[in-house]
Amino acid sequence: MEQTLVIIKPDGVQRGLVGDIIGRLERRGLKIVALELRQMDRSLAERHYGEHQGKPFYAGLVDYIVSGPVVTMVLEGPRAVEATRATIGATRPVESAPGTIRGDLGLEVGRNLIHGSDSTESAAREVALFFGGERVHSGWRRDVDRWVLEIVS
Ligand code: DAT
Ligand code: MG
Repeated sequence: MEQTLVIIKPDGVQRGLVGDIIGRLERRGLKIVALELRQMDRSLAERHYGEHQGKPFYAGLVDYIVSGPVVTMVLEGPRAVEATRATIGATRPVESAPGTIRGDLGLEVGRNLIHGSDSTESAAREVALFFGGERVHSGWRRDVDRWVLEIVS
């Protein structure tokens, strides 16, 4: 089953939107297999956003993500990366469709509330960066799964 990494950014935590955001992803059927509130330090932020180093918004992006606690989680489901990105919406909230997290709750790209891995390769790297292997609880049995998934493994 595919996994993806989600970060509720400092604005989401400060605005009291953690429950709303997790609820949207949970209601979609994605299964939580890791969850934590943490303060990111600069070295973790720089590793996480390494692909954006050198871009004009990079310094502001790192300042923003370390500016307060974040909630990180690993979600599991069929095509979890794509399902999560679709639920999150476009990078710029004004261009995100209504009904998406960013489209319903945000306005500016520098306060876009949430991160989701953009590919299965990024997801594997990010899950390892934030949780390592041993802190992901992939094995728990969710009894409702037969009503969410066509085939339950
Ligand atoms: P996403 O978070 O949708 O995957 P991304 O990986 O391209 O977007 O960029 C990471 C974050 O960097 C994004 O959530 C907000 C910020 N960002 C991206 N492009 C930006 C821009 N042109 N100006 C300011 N911030 C930007
Ligand atoms: Mg990205």
